[in-house]
Amino acid sequence: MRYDWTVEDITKLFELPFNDLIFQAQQAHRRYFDANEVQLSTLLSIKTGGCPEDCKYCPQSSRYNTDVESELLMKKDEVMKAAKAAKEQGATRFCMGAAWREPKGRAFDLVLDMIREVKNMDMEACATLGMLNAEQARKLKDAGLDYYNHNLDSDPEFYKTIISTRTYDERLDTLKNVRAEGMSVCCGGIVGMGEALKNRAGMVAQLARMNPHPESVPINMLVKVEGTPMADIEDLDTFDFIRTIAVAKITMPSSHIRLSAGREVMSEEMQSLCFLAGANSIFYGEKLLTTGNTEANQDQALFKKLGIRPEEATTPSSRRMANV
Ligand code: SAM
Ligand code: DTB
Ligand code: SF4
Repeated sequence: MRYDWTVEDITKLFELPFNDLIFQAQQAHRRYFDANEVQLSTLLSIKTGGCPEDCKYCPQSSRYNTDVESELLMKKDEVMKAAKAAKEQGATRFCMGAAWREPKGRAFDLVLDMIREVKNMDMEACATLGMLNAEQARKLKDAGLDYYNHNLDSDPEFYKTIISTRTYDERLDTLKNVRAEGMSVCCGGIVGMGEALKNRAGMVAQLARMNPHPESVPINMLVKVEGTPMADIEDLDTFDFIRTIAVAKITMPSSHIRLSAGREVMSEEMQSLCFLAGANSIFYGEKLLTTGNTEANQDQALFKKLGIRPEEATTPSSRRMANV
């Protein structure tokens, strides 16, 4: 496995003729995965809105005037109901998100309890709760958490223009703490925020230089939400999005690349090109955190047309070991 990718190497990949790029990505993909399987993760916002951070893309920041209201942490029963429904729909992983800068106090203990219960249901558990110190990471691991999601969002340079309340290095520290406890890392970013090609290449370089690579790499297309500073940003060309998926796959071939936020406005043909470019995971279910997602029955219909099967739960480290 290669971990020494430079921004220049990655920029060259982005600049390949489209057909060459997709072919290379699909070849890389087939070295590690069944090309006709896609992993299904369902999201639930267990603590919505009122976040003190200023991420310019996010409808949950208390600094922007969006339709999202600040809510309390959900009750465990409700969370379990949602997890059960997700399992019945065919999801193998349940991801709980909280609009926090970092977990604190009793609320954190309640989330640990939710994680234990999701594990009792025999599902993979993922959480995204903001920054973690070493002790918090250990508690999550002890509760049975499989994946922790914490995104880099962009490259270090563009990052400075979108978030002022948390540094890039603080994000890397959180990821280090997750890794040190032996949990799987889910880490990706957002494209379509007005960044340049060099920033997208820089973001993929940051991810692909991690050793080991994040097991799960969500590539989000910005969901433009009214009231956020990014509400009126110009659309990213769809081929630039598909190229980002392909380049992530070529540089991190044993990772699941997730076609994440933004699917609701993508055509079936565009999503199919993303699968061809090596995306093999999606957020599944009618809601992301606060915004809409493609309906599960629409996804099932597309899978049928493409002959795609939902992936069974696997252990990522065994995949990496088997194919070094
Ligand atoms: N508050 C925690 C944090 O930021 O670390 C966890 C939840 S936060 C909503 C998780 C991720 O969702 C962000 O890092 C960002 O990548 C993604 N996200 C948030 N708003 C988005 C939007 N409008 N479009 C696309 N992705 C978004
Ligand atoms: C990730 O990379 N994308 C998800 C998840 N991790 C937590 C969140 C997408 C949020 C989209 C905007 C919303 O629904 O609030
Ligand atoms: Fe808060 Fe997370 Fe949204 Fe940033 S992305 S404002 S930290 S909920």
